[in-house]
Amino acid sequence: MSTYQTRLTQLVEAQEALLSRPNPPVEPGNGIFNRHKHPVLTEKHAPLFWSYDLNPETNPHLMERIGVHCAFNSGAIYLDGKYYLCARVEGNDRKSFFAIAESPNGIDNFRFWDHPVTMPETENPDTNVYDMRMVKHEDGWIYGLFCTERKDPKAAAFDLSSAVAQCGIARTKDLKTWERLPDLKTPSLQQRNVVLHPEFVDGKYALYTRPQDGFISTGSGGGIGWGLCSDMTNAVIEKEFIIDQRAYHTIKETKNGQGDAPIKTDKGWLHIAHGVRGCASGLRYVLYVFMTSLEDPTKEIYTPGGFFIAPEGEELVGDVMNVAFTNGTIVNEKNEVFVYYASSDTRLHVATTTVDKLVDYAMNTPSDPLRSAACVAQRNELIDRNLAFMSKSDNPLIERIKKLQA
Ligand code: M1P
Repeated sequence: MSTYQTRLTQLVEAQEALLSRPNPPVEPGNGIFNRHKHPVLTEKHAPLFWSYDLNPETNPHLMERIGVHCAFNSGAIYLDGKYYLCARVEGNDRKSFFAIAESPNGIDNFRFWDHPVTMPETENPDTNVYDMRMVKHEDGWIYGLFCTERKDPKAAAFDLSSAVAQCGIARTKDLKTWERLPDLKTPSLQQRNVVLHPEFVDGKYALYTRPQDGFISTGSGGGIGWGLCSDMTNAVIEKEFIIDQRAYHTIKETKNGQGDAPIKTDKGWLHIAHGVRGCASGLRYVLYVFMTSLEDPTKEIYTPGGFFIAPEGEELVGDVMNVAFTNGTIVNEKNEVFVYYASSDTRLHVATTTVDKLVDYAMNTPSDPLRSAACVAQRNELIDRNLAFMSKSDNPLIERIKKLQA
């Protein structure tokens, strides 16, 4: 058999197995959500015709011509019973682009559409685009807000790293044709992780922002911000203020950012965000939850302490280690929640839960008391309640818990 035919057989069989493999939940989990056994998207999910020249005459060794390196931070939307992701796909050349993948159940069988998204540019071309949040707004459009990155025009000639991040805006009705709108203007020098709130607030579009002084460091930017604008076709936020602060010695000490648009529940808006802290091995990105008031979406009402999802196992390893990041969440008609989170800027996973469980988690997980002694007091209160309960319980499994410590 020719090299071409041998390799083609291997590639096709591997991808057939990958794309159709079931993705069962990992039990027992922590009761808050379940991870699933496999990532939902990887670079190997990209159609073979995206990277290979499949013609044996022009590619007898069946070599990759334009490699796909990874597929990760994905926007997500649920339309007509189907689950759609808008993935950040990165080529071997480091440039990201958007590509839609769809699945019938949200946990496996994701297939990329034939072509990546053709995202129109503004008069100031993007060098790199990534991390789209797809939001169906009550105005009828599906908006894609994403980071557009360009070289810093003020950087010295030798400085090839300084960049400017801003919020790019596009809208669509079908995820196929995208209308690019002017980039968001805010009082901040740079922006990333900007997300559109799905409803009008005081007749205006409301946006979660993440003001930052520099490309990596937020500097004086204190957390997740909020601003209103009257027109998405020329989006200008004049006043921006922080609704979820960074804080010393917490999981969001260094920076944080809104994930997808918050989920509307009868107890409030439920947000899943990412928090970043520094450590000896660099930055550590985890996910956390908070809730804001239905009457005043800028007011925090529940702030469960600590992380909701932190990278573990293979999730810890990748292009940018120690990162869990989310920009896509789906709630279906059964109130099941699909949290799409990427690990280490390399691959995409799903965690499944329900709206009820997330609200229970948000309302009943104590806030971070910010000091070790206060954390011990908080844990002792739980332990004492449990010991009192266990002493009266006749559940044989509770008996076995006692024996485990005996
Ligand atoms: O590399 C980790 C993440 O870094 C950025 O997020 P943030 O702006 O909060 O630092 C983004 O580039 C994101 O895509 C990336 O996953």
